[in-house]
Amino acid sequence: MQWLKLKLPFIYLICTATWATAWANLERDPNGYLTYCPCMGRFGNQADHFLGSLAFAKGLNRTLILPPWVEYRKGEMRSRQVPFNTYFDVEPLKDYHRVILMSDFMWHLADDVWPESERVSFCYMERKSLQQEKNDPDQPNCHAKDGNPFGPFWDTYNIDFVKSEFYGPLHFDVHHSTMATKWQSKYPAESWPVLAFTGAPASFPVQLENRELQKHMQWSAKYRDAARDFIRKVLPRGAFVGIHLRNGIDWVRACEHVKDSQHLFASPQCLGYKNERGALYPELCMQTKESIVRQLKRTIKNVRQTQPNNEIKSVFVASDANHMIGELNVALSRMGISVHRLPEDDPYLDLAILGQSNHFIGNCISSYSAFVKRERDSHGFPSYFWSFPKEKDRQQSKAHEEL
Ligand code: GFB
Repeated sequence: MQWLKLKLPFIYLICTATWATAWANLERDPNGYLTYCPCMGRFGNQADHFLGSLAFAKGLNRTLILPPWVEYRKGEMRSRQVPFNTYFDVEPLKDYHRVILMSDFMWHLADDVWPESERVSFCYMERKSLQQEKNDPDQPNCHAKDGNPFGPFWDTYNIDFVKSEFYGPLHFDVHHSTMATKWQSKYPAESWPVLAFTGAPASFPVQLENRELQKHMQWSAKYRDAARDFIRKVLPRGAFVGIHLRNGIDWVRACEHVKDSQHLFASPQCLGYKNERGALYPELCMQTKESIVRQLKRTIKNVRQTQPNNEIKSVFVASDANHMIGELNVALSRMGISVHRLPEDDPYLDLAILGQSNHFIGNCISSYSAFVKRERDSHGFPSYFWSFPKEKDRQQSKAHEEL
């Protein structure tokens, strides 16, 4: 009891300091805020957009309101919003720029900074509503809450918009022009404290200059620990190759677009943003089982030769559909290699484990693979892509090396 009496003033001081710090961080930013709905695509797309939005917020010197991740569950009509910090820590982002969780902003600051009567949604130009009766030719509108996930996203924080603002012809590339200054002079923070975008203020795929911001996206303790536990407890001791097999039916259909495109989704990550490393070809998108086994064996053999002290003992497979566990186990058993997957589908844990593998083979077209590649690049870990370079080109360059 005596001990507690002595310590009480200190405990009081610590509590007050912590409380004061928490509130100090939530002071109004006079430079304004930026918020948006990650309304396009699933995680890989949203992550690309997030990096661009972060760079854009910094360019405009506004605090970025961290949106929740938008998720879609089978059989559910409305998207689910998952808080940003469920998957990623907030603090490392602050090394780059000011950010605040959307729930913190709405709970502590919105009444003051963004009263209900001043909530304006931003879109490039009029967005027509799917419900014809809502489209008034005299009053063009962003219809920011029309459809899924648009409605459910803003509903999560009870946000309604009273007006629309069309920002065209401004755009989001703050790296190559005076675009940021143009935004600032058209929408100064004093009269526009919050810019709320109907979709992400960023390009897809992620702009080359923004790729390196990935280093500020660090997994939350829950995912870091779960990935470490899986690697320690389930995989055999020794190095492992992480592979991403993107082969669900949506992917099969998406790959049909290869024939009429220069780029598809994340393809600039291997082909270059200007196709400087080649044109798109079908196998880059969808590989045969035989070519997957061939490339995996080749990679393992190469590592055995070049890094005899860190021999590969297992393969970890992440997939949206067919993990090929049976085929891979049969193909690799003679090399003494076991093949593993998570017992239950978890796209985020799959990503966190792939990020930690000794070697990674991903799908160049997939933005889900692109997330892993960027994370690994930021740590200097090696990554490769399925069927890249093209088999023919690879053979030619090998022959050239041998000459
Ligand atoms: O992330 P995402 O935009 O990547 O969408 P792509 C694919 C989603 O499929 C992921 C699941 O967010 C996951 O929910 N998924 C993919 C996986 N791979 C895995 C995996 O290895 N493990 C687990 N557990 N889940 C494109 C989109 O997807 O797909 C396009 O960019 C379009 O917008 C196209 O929808 C058909 O870039 O691969």
